[in-house]
Amino acid sequence: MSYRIASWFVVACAAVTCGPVAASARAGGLRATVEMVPAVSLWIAEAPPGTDVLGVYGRLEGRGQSDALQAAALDGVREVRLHVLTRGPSGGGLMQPLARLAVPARGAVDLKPEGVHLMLIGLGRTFAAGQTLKMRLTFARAGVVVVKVPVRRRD
Ligand SMILES: [Cu+2]
Repeated sequence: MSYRIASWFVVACAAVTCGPVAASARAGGLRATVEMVPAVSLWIAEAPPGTDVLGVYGRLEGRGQSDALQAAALDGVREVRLHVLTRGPSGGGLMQPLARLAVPARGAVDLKPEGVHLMLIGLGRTFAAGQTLKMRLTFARAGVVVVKVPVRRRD
């Protein structure tokens, strides 16, 4: 059953842009059916040369099965960490590492500067508005999913 659904979806993906599932099906040997893979909509803000760290924001949405984001990677970036911003004793923001980010079966998690987000550390490349990057996300259940992440102009 999962094979039929996934195959149909990959064919449909040739016409429309839906990188995550197509890439997952290719790389993971059809491990997950379409509705199991969380919907991913992320973006990165443009950054001037010399920037050390950069946040990744957006939304992860469950499609019928709970999952958890465990790791992420991006070419040209030394490390991608999961962070959560909390309030420190003095009232200032305090970024803390997060081992995993739960994605509810039917619900969404928003990644934003004031909350949970992905942080790119050790930038060995430029981030200019208009670029589209491929990020590898590792989910506990869906496995490795490659998603397209646009670089946006800062507001
Ligand atoms: Cu951070």
